[in-house]
Amino acid sequence: MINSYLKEKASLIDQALDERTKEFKHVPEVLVESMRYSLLAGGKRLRPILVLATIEALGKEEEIGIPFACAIEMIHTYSLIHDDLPAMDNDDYRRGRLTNHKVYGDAMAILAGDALLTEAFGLIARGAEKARLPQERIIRILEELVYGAGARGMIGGQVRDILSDDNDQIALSQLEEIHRHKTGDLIACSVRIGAYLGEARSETLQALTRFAYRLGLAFQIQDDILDVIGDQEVIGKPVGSDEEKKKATYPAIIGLDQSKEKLHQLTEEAKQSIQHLPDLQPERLLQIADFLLNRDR
Ligand code: GRG
Repeated sequence: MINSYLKEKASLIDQALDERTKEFKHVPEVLVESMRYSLLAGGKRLRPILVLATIEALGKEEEIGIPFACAIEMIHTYSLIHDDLPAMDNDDYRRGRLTNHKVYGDAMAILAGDALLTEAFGLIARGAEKARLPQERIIRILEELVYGAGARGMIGGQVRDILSDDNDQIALSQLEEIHRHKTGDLIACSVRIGAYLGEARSETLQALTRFAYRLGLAFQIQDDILDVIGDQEVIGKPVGSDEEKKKATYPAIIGLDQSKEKLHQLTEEAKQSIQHLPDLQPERLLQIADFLLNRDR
């Protein structure tokens, strides 16, 4: 059931991203090609799916969320392109294909990332206008995105990560702080934007936020685990790279068994956060949490 839901929503997002990025006028062809090379490379589309599933859980039409969901995926893709650059992780493979800079060169990869980030805000503007969202809600959504993707969120997390480079024995609390921002903030931002679009009550928004941060941390732990025991063909990038780069990860700090235990515990806590709320039908979000617990890519 959940497998077919995720497949269906991922293909809805793929199609929307394709349509929204092929119509750039007066833009150098190679830039559009480079943006679309990474954007349409078949990621899991977790963040946009969370936007749609949250709106649906609040009993509203998911349609309104599509431009916002696409914008978040564009921001996520930009972060992956930049993260793979030689100046950062220096990775050769992502989403089952050569990384952007390996194909288009460092300069074009930087610019394709920049363009994806900037155009995401254009999508938000057009989506908000089309849905005739009240000004107050548009501002809240923009604030969420700037917080989640910016210096206080994802980028701040990445910087914390870089500052801890070559040290795989940092404190667990420091690792959690890195992941809360680097991974958690954009995931929380996806759920919170869905909550705003679905007009969640403030108590429900808080509960969904707790859900998203626990889910985000669980997602990161599973990412770390897959880098140790995953299948390279399925993940679409080499395994064992964290250990090779002496990266601080959950398995490196607390071991594989405890990492798995923590993953289960966080998933359970995430699920408990969103039970029994009067304006939320949480089944789909609960299924997504369970699916992520067992994901292999
Ligand atoms: C702004 C350069 C820059 C970086 C921000 C998000 C980030 C920091 C870097 C991306 C690299 C990374 C491993 C981040 C941790 C979060 C994570 C597990 C990303 C991969 O996301 P998935 O698994 O990827 O959802 P797909 O390809 O499925 O979309």
